[in-house]
Amino acid sequence: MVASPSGEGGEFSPGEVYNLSGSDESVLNILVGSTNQDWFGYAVAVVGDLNGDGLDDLLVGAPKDEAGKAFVFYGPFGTAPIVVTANNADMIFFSPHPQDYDFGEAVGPVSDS
Ligand SMILES: [Ca+2]
Repeated sequence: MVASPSGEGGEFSPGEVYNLSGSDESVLNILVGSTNQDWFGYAVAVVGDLNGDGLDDLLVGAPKDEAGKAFVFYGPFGTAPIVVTANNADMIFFSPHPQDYDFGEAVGPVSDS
């Protein structure tokens, strides 16, 4: 997995996360932030299986998306659609403090066991 928080358009793009094949490094999926300068992909973590389907899921932080957001994408990866926007994430966490910024600047795995 490779993150590009500033995306291909430099600081004026929303940021992107690339899921790459472990075998041939081909691009399986591209996850794209919702709006420019969101810093989508500033933090990325594989967080285990959140929805109980046996497949690992992905958490992506976007600390400059409004007051900061974190997006969950359920696996599997490498299936259509190839380009997935943040608005189509399976779960979205919002900053609990709208006046504060940078929610989602760091993300990490959690466990309920
Ligand atoms: Ca899962």
